[in-house]
Amino acid sequence: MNDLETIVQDAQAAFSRAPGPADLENAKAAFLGKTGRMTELMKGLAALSVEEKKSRGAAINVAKQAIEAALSDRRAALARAELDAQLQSEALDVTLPGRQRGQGGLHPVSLTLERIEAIFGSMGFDVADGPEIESDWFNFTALNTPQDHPARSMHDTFYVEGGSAEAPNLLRTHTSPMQIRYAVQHVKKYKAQAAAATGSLFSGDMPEIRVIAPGRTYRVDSDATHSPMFHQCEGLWVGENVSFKDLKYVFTNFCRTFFESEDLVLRFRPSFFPFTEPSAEIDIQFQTGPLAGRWLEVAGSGQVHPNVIRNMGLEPEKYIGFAFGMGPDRLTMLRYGVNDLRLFFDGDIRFLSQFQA
Ligand code: 2NM
Repeated sequence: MNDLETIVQDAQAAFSRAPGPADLENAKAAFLGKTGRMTELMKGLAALSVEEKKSRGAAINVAKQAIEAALSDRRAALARAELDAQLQSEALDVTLPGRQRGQGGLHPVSLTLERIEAIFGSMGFDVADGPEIESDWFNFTALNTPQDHPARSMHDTFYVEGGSAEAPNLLRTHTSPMQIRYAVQHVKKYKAQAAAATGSLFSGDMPEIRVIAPGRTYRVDSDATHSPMFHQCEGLWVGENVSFKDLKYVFTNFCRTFFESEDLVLRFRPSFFPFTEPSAEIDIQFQTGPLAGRWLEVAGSGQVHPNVIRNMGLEPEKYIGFAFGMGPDRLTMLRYGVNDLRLFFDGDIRFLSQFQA
C-alpha cells in the first residue's frame, strides 16, 4: 500500500469514528487543514520535476477527492442520525385514542326533581319557579308565620342585605313563598277577567290552583342529614271543593309512582305548621325491599290556613285547599339508598356518575 492509500484509509477510519459533526470537522483538519497531512504532501510537490509533479499531483488529487467523498458521506450519515434521533424522541403515536370530552349527566337530585315534575304534571299541576332571595312578607308573614316563630331567628335563617331593618330580606327557607306569588298572580288574572265580564268572581270563574314549587332553599343547619342549601318541593291545590281525600289520593299516587312500588302504604300523622290547619306529617312504608316495614317520613302537609288563603287574595269562606312540602334530597336518598346527604353536594364525580341511566 502506498502512502496515499494509507492516508485515505486513515481518513476514512478517522471520519467514521467521529461520533458527531464537531468531531468530524476536527478530524477533517488533520487531513485537509492548513497543516493537515494532504496539505503537507502538496507542499512537497514543489521539490519535484515537472514530469513527477504531473503524475504525483494527479495521484494526490485522486486521494484528496476520496478523502472529501468520505467526509461528505460521513457528514450526511451524521445528519441523518441526528434527524433519526429527533424523529424518535419527538415521535407521536397517532394510534393512541384521542382525549375525549367526558359524557355529562344530570345530578341525582335533578333526576328526582324531573320525576316529581313529571308525576305531578300528569295530575294537572303547574310548575312554578321564583326568587331565592325573598322578602319577609312572602317567606314568613304571608304564610301565617308569627313574629316570634323560631324559623325567623338569625339562628335558623340566612338574612341578606335589602328589605327593611325590621324585616330584612333572606334566603328563602322553603318554596312556599313561591306558591303565594303564584296564587296571587292566578287570582289577579281571573279576577280581572271576571271584572271585565260581570264585575265579580262567581263560582267556576276561577280554575283551581294546582301548582308545585321545586327549588333550592336555605337554612342554618349542617350535618349528615342537613345541608345549609337543600331542595324543597311544595305543592298547593286550592279550589271550591278540595279536601284531604284529594291530598291522600294525590300523594299516594305520587309516592307509588315515584318509588315504583304499587303496594307502598301511607300514614298521615297529626302535626303542626303555622300555614296549615289541620296539619299532618306523611310517612310511607315499603312492603318489600331493604326498607320494608319501617315508617319513613317523607312530607309535611295540611289544609291551607284561612289567613294564608286570604293572603292569596281569596275568601276562606269560599275557597279551600291543601298543601304539602317534601324534600327531594331525602327522596333521592331513599330511592337510591344513599345514607349521607353531603355526598350530593361534594361534587365527587365517582359518586355522581353512578346515577346515569
Ligand atoms: C309543608 C307542610 C305543610 C305548605 C303550605 C303552603 C302554602 F303556600 F299553601 F301555604 N305551601 N306549602 C306546606 C304545608 C308545606 O312543608 C313541610
